[in-house]
Amino acid sequence: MIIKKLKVVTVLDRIEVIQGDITTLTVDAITNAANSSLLGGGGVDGAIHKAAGPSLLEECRKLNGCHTGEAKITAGYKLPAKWVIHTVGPVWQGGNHNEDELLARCYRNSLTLAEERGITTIAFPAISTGIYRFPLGRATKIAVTETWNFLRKNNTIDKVFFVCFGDSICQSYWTVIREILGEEEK
Ligand code: AR6
Repeated sequence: MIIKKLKVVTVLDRIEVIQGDITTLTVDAITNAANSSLLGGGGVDGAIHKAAGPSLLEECRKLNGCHTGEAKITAGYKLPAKWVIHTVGPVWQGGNHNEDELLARCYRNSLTLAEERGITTIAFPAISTGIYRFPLGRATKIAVTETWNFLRKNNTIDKVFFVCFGDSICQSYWTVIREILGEEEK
């Protein structure tokens, strides 16, 4: 007779790399790679505002912007996602302007906000790797490392999705995940 079933869920089980458009995902929260005005823009930000409808911009106007590395939350409106976490990644300026730490803060602060709100599923685009030109390999390493370290200490978030807008982005995440797994096994 089974009295207790022990489910072993590793950090790796809680991370998924998927290809596609983040605006179509049915998750608790999607993360937006916004700018400090929080009033919309191009890239994933433009796609999220378009899919969510004008009520998103109305709520964003009340937030008084957001500093680089910080995160703020709104409702998802017409999106399948219930919430949008807006975070502002750093503009790549060659690497000597605290870009790594600022990008790391985007992930830490977004995940902390998710934890505070009881969000269990959250999706991230590759923040700063588009219009803000952060090198892809370096950015995905920061994304995965920060998420990995957060999930090790957190047990409220079931799943983090890294959403890739293209094949090379997926490849980059997998390379980093393999590297981290290798380190963990040593
Ligand atoms: N779903 C998933 N990923 C996407 C989508 C999508 N629908 N669209 C783009 N990406 P970017 P940034 C990927 O430029 O570099 C805006 O104007 C894209 O391939 O959206 O942080 C803001 O207002 C890339 O890998 O954001 C800011 O001014 C990643 O999302 C500025 O751009 C991020 O690309 C922020 O620049």
